[in-house]
Amino acid sequence: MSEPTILVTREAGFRIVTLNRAERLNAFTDAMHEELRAALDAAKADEDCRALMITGAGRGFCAGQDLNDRLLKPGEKPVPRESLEKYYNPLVRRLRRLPFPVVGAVNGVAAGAGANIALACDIVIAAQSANFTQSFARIGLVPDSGGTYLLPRLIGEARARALMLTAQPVPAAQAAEWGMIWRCVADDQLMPEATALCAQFAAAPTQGLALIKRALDASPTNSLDEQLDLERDLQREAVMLPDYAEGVRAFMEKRKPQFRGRK
Ligand code: T3D
Repeated sequence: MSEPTILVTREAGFRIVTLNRAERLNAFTDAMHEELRAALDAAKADEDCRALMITGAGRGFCAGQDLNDRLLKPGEKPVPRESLEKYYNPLVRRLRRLPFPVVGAVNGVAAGAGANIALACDIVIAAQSANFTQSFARIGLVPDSGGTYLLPRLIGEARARALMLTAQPVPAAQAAEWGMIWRCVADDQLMPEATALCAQFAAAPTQGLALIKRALDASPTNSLDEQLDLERDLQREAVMLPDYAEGVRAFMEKRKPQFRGRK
């Protein structure tokens, strides 16, 4: 039997999803998309899951689409690909809409759709030796998986435009300095740091964090007035949650809160 292309490790309160095609720098096949979708849906369905880490096996994080599946035979005509509609776009939407934080632990090169899937995570920590490459222009493609939306908003139009048109790799330290990612850490600190963050989220007021994600996701296209209204509406939901009552009670009693999370 062939090895699974996605590995899932269950920890206390969170899951680690590992992209597992190390020999191809974890490039995506259709089968891998299907397995990843199942892993994300299973995490979402599990009320005990309060955070998710995504990382890659071997020396890479993800090299985007597996180009072996796109090589035309001599004389073969290109056919329209539905991979964005069928796989990449739903993946980005799924990641953004998970009702808990998603931590991208970028262990090595993140290229093409692999780079933009990393950026779609809520928090990205990268190993010092990792880099991010909008490699699409090297093969005549358009940056996808939300890259043309997220990258200019993260690092500004000038840098995003240059990176996408030149396909120049950005080392992790530079990515952190530019605000493309949260942190760059020593290689041997990547998993300890990402795990500690997930463990923190596993004890957090998860439904409140999900509301924060909703507010931030709406922010780039909302006016200030629209965003103020949204904050009001989301806060109305937040104050009704049991974790808010517990947070206030714990604060007044000077003790650590015991949040219920998703229950
Ligand atoms: O058609 C559609 O569905 C449209 C959707 C597109 C979405 C996309 O993601 S398009 C972008 C696809 N990805 C790329 O263009 C990146 C291709 N890879 C690279 O440019 C380089 O591999 C890296 C910069 C990522 C890393 O370079 P390096 O020198 O560290 O490693 P390497 O030697 O190039 O790669 C190691 C192996 O992985 C190698 O195989 P080998 O020679 O050892 O048998 C290489 O061929 C393989 N590999 C890396 N990336 C891919 C890949 N094999 C297939 N597809 C890949 N994307």
